[in-house]
Parts: sequence; structure tokens; C-alpha cells
Amino acid sequence: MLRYLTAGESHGPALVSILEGMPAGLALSADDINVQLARRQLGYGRGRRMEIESDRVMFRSGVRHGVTLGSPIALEITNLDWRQWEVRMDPTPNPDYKPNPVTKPRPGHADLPGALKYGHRDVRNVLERASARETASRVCVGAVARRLLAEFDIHVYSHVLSIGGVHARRVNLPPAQLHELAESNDVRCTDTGVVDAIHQAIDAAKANGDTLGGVFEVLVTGVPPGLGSHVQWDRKLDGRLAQALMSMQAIKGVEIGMGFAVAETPGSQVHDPIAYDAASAFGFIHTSNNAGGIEGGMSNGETIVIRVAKKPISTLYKPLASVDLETKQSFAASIERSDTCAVPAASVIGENIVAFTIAQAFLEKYGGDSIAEIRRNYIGYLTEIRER
Ligand code: EPS
Repeated sequence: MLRYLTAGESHGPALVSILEGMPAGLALSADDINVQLARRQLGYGRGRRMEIESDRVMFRSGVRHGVTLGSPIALEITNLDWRQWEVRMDPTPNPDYKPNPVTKPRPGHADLPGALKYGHRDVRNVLERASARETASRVCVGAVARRLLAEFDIHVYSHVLSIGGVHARRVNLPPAQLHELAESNDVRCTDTGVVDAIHQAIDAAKANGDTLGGVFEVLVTGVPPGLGSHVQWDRKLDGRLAQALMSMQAIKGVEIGMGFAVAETPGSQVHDPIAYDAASAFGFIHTSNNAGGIEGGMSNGETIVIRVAKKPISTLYKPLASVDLETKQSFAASIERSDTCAVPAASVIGENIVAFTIAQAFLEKYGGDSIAEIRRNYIGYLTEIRER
């Protein structure tokens, strides 16, 4: 079973993750991961932290001479900002530390429920771990999963559909080309004509001490039919993707395929007719893809299409009303350094989160302990569905 855990505080010494269940024999370099980490750091509207950090992974186990061993892969990113936080975040009691607790929880953050749940008097003990800094670890893990998927010609792409209510026009191109267009600008939109308007919206929000959310779309091509399962709730691929994406900081909605619009459309215009095309990768095809590549909790051979709604970042430089946890008096919420908009970064994180879940389901179906063994299983399955 492919699984992972992450650990690390935003201003602690490092972010670490352990990924277990990757097969042996996969070529894997730090660069495969660093490319994804660098993409996560980009985007118009990011804050000062991204100027401080230059996220790079260090393998601590599981990889030897550029090839996976089949053992747990331990991944570490050093927090360069740690230097400024060593005293405040010291794991051992530090005589130089002058307590300065955060006591005014920020609406929309984990601050209040986290402090109540864990009995913390200093909200910093919650916000350090709740921070979206943790997504760097998820990108590390997802980047490894992506390498596995690429071996089987499965690719994950993304682009941003809207930011702060400014919508990109839909561009009708294959996913790889949409992705290329998205990579060409700092808001990751395929409609490059909307970039200026989004910049202006982000600038206006920043000037106003406000923040902006948005919607991005993740596309996965080359997924064979049969990942996930109809037989049990926790094996359904759509359910698993939604859970994984909803677990990402600031995500409030996930739609697959036609999404919420299915509720307003007659069945004859929702469901995708089936056809057979001997020249296609898997033989059986659908002549439309409103299902977003998933039927009955299983991939159906079409491109997987997922849209994700990210709320505006909760730290506002013009803070909302809050109460002091100690005095219970009304105050403006605490201010922590933050970004105005992180939707372009979220789309990169979303890609990597999706890559993990798809890789996990892929290994369940074709699992083996080495890439060679998985390849045999996969080719056997493809031959079988083509010959039936
Ligand atoms: C982030 C690191 C954080 C924030 C941001 C994302 O660093 P710092 O708190 O030191 O500025 O920039 O996180 C949030 C806005 C949040 O609310 O969690 C990162 O590495 O992506």
C-alpha cells in the first residue's frame, strides 16, 4: 500500500515526509522533485516568505544512485526562515525566549478550534502546523508519485479558471497544451487575455488588506479504466480524490466532471455515450466526458477532470473581529505574514496531491515490488481489455 505522513512546523527547522510503498527500480532524482517545489513557490500575489525560501529536497532514505530501493523514502526540506525563528521555535527550553503568545485567533484559520481542542494558550502552537507551508511536503510526495505515473504514460496537468471572481475564458485544447499555456504566465490561466485583469484584482485586494481565492482544474490523462472500485465506499476513486483535495489547506469545494451542473441538466445531456475505437488506447471510449473520467467510483479510461475551489487566505492585513482568548474582549484578529493570493500555487499542489491518489490506486490494481513487475502486470491488463 502506498502511504505517507508529513511532519514539520512552518517556522521549524525542516519539513519532512515519509513515503512508503513505492516500488524498487524507479529512476528518481532530487531534480524531479525540485522542479515541482519551484513551481509551488511561484504565482502572482505570493508573500515575502517565498522570497526567503528556495525549497529543495534532500533524500534521507529509500533512494540509491538515483534509483528507488523499495524501502521507505524519507524526504526533507530545510526551512531557511528557521534562522529567524530558532529562539521562538526552539524544541528545548531557551533562556533567551521572551514569551509573546498569539492570543487573538484569526477567523477562517485553525487558530480557535485548534487552541480549544489541544488546550493551547498560544495559538502559534496551532498555526505553525496548520500553515499551508505543509503543502511543500505534499508536493514532494506527489512529485515521486508523478515519476511513477510517467513510466506508464499517465500525466497530471492543471490550470486556473478564476481568481477573485475574474474568470478565464475556456480554451478548447488537449490537456498538455492547456498546461503549457498555464505555465506561460504567473496566474496559470490558459486564457492569457485575462492575466492583466487578475493582476489588477490581486493588486486591489492587496492595497485593501484583503485576499482572494479562486478555482483551478486538475486533469489526468492516460489513466486506464478500472482504478478505484464500486464495491466499497472507501475504495471509490472519486471519493478518494475529493478527500485528498479537501484535505489541502483552504479548499472548500471539489467537483468532478460536470460537477454541480449535473443537478440542473437532464440525464440525456449528462451521461456520456459509449463507443468502441480500436485505435484508442483502451478500446472502449465515451463520446463526451461529463463524468470527468470516473463512473461508479472507477476510472473509465477518459481524462480525469477535477475542479477545486480555494477560499481566500484567512490572514487579512485588515483583520476581522476576534476575541482575545485570555480576556475574552473583542479585538481585531492577529496578523501573521501572509500572501494576497495563492491560487496559482494551489493548482500546482493540487496536481501533486492528485498524482499521489492516482498512483496509490494504480499500485493497488497493478501492484508489484518492482517497476518491472508492475509493467508486466500493466501490459497484461491492457492486452486483456484489448483482446476481449
Ligand atoms: C507558505 C508559507 C507561509 C505563508 C503561507 C504559505 O509562510 P509564512 O507564514 O512564514 O509567511 O507564506 O501560508 C499561509 C498563508 C497560511 O495561511 O498558512 C508556503 O510555503 O506556501
